[in-house]
Amino acid sequence: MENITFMMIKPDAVENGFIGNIIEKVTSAGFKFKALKLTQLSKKNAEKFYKIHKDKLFYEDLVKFISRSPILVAVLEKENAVSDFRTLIGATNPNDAAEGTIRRLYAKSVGENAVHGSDSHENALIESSFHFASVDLY
Ligand code: FUP
Repeated sequence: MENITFMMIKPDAVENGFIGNIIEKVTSAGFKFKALKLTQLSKKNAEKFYKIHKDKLFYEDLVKFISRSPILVAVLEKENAVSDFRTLIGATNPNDAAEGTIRRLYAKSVGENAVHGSDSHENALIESSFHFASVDLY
């Protein structure tokens, strides 16, 4: 069943005190928490998590940003979790994100855009097991 996605509340949103507001949006949209923790990525693990972007010009800034302070990570459960969560968070650039989306409400820039959501079921499994080795995802 392809009903999970991986969420990360990024350093900017944690620093700005938006954890509570974001969780409220997520639960109101019908997502259930299957796993949840506050953690912080080492530079090495940040490089690993974002290795898909390693050839991009923004890679170094992205790794520095994502590892600079704590993040909240979670596995979310819902029917159509991946696509429904992408809709809830809005476009990568908050200036392009639809009214009422999490990035429109809580993000300031494309580089520091408050939340991450998996872009496919396959990546949801990879990203969830990266942070929650002991959780049964199937
Ligand atoms: P998304 O799937 O919406 O998180 O977006 P991407 O996978 O395209 O990008 C992942 C992260 O790379 C973004 F959240 C922020 C960073 N990024 C930049 O810093 N600059 C860009 O131009 C694009 C992405």
